Amino acid sequence: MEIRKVDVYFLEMKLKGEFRTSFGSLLARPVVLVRVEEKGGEEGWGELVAEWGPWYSYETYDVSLLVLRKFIIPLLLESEIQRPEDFQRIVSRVRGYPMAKTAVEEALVDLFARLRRVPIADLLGGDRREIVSGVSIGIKPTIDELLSEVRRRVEEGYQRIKIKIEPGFDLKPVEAIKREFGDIPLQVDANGAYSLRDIRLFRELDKHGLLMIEQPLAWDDLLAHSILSRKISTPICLDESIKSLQDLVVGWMLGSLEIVNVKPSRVGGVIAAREILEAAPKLGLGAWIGGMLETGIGRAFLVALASHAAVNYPNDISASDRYWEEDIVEPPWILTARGTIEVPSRPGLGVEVLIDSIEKMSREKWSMAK
Ligand code: OSB
Ligand code: MG
Repeated sequence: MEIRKVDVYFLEMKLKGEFRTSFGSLLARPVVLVRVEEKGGEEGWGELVAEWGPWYSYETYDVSLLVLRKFIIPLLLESEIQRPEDFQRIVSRVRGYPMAKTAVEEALVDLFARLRRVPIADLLGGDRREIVSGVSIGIKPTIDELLSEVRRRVEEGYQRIKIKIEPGFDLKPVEAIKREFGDIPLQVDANGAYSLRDIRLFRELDKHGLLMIEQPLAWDDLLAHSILSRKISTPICLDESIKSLQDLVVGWMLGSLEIVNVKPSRVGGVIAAREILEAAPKLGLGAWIGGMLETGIGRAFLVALASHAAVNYPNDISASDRYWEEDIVEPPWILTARGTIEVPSRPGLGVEVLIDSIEKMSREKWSMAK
């Protein structure tokens, strides 16, 4: 693969509705897309999911753009690259910036898959034909509004519901959902909003048979999660705390988690995500694929990873119309009547990138060439 050019697009995409978590509210997402082109003219696409501010992670879209332009893309253009696996070594001097690295690595995986005429799932170890789709629902101003969104998503066919919680919006919403919908597969995600002082709340939540509680405590505190896990029976799932395979092993040794939410953008790439998926069952840990409100491009990689046999819980991979009026791929990602998403068998992403829409929506575009 001789990369001759890299294009970077920046657009702002409006969400269909507000998405609120314990760290803030989102109405529109900054979307950075990376397109790589090799000497024969074939292309590959990847997505950078960093947010406006350093809330979920320290990485913000504008700093990531800078790191791409000054360091990551120049390193790629001056290096020989045979396979996507070479990329991590090429950029190993750059500490951190997993989201920026993921976007470029995804583009290389897509390109490589197109050249070989195989779907990206083949390169990521996936072998299922469809993946189980769950949905993540934000914090709402009232319980009634939450219940009506849960009803809508259950009717649409999503196989499990995840709700965001924060102090003051936790036990009541869970009780209300259980009362209204009975024993549907339900889990909660605190995005690190609690501490060990909240043990009484966790004991109450524990009575509701939740599938799991995601990232209850601080993003950088494996030890606190290990203490909590000894006091409750609901499985702990870690998201923010697991930034690498090493974190997973340390978390496992400490007994901090039973399940891992795998997001390529958090662990530095789709290949690292695959390695974590391969390790999870060996450590006796459950695994599923999380999301960062991706467009259809990033979503293609989530679907491919979720087709890996190690995934044994429903994923945060909803259809395109959960967030977008119009997606930037064709066909958009759709939910089947079984509450699944089909894994494409076409080469590369398996969906067509709508370059005209992207060009039209872009606020900024720049290119770097050899
Ligand atoms: O914690 O899983 C999270 C979205 C943005 C940042 C963090 C998280 C989320 C989600 C949404 O829960 C998942 C999705 O539908 O893409
Ligand atoms: Mg999470």
